[in-house]
Amino acid sequence: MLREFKEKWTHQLFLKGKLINPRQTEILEIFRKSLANRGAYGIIGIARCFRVIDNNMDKTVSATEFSQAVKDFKIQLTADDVTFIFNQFDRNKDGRLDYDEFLRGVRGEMNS
Ligand SMILES: [Ca+2]
Ligand SMILES: [Ca+2]
Repeated sequence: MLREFKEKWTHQLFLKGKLINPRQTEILEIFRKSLANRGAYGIIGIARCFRVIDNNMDKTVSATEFSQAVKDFKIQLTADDVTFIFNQFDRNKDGRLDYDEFLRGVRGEMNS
């Protein structure tokens, strides 16, 4: 239990951007720019994009839906990159992105 907690804590620190390296910043930039190029800017554009990615319309984006979207949008990122972004956006660590998490992630409000 204690070890689990410690691992989770380390993970959180990582996700809070404390251990972010330039490559990871670059990954996020590529993702944001690609989405913006597809019209996902501003609240309305991002909301529309979220609905497109949410394939089964359960109001959350799963890891599978997320990686599928990256493929569909032809974003040049590896599977590891996609996992990194997904984890970065998933603030409450429930393995899904709700709209709020997605919005904050895409708009770059990661460290607030
Ligand atoms: Ca979904
Ligand atoms: Ca979540």
